Amino acid sequence: MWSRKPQSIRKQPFLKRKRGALYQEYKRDEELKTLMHKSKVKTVFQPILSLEEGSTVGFEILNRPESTVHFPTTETFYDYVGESSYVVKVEQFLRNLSIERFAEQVKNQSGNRDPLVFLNIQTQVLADPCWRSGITLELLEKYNLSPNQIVLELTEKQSVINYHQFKELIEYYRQQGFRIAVDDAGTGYNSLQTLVYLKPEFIKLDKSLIRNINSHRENQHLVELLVKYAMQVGTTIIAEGIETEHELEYLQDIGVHMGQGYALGKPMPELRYGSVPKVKMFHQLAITL
Ligand SMILES: [Ca+2]
Ligand SMILES: [Ca+2]
Repeated sequence: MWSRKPQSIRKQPFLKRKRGALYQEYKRDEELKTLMHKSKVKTVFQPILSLEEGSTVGFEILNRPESTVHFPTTETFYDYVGESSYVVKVEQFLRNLSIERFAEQVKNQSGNRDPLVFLNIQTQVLADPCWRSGITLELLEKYNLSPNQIVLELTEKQSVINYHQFKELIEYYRQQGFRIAVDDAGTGYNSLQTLVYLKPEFIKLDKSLIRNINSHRENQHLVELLVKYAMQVGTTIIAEGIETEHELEYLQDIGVHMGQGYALGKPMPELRYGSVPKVKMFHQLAITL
């Protein structure tokens, strides 16, 4: 005779799964908390160079937390943080750490003492009162840095829902002296809209666009279009992920202003200035002559 299973038994697999998921979430949050300590995060500085002059104009600060079970890579860590309720707390910790470690490094430098500082920011924290209240300004003052040196890198991977509100928010930070870069340009859904609304001072072209650009026709079309647009509106283009001299040569030829990548300078724990490979410098010399 057919009989129904008692309800408690039927529900078990679902409850078990739910309990399992909750436990995993709890473990992930615990791991996240342990990573919020200076000794668990490595900070590196990657130079950004003028492709015209070969000089280092600034550094992108990259914070890499220790690898853990739930966050085996830096990307898994930031993706989780961006979606979690800890985002403001984590971003505050990373902002403080970035500025403190940059100031420590710059103190020991003899060259350009006011390089630009590119800070990666999760877009949603900009609206948070803790960010708006001027704490960042106080922090900069404490370390003798100027807001004019700071470029806030906003990733294009996160979509912006209300452009009008977002534009107002960005203006607020601009009035304080900060500058804006649209990061990972060419990968998001809102590419053109974001650029038109935000009018960023810098557009950072994603490394996927730059890889083998010297022989990739489709990417060449897109990059050339963006360079032309940037020139018209007075924005500076930064090509990311330059790894070969061929890529570099092509980018210089079409007038890309600035670059970043292993061919120019690796991310290092010390503030180390980059250089444009010699071969290209001779080539440039030949053109000017
Ligand atoms: Ca970035
Ligand atoms: Ca990037």
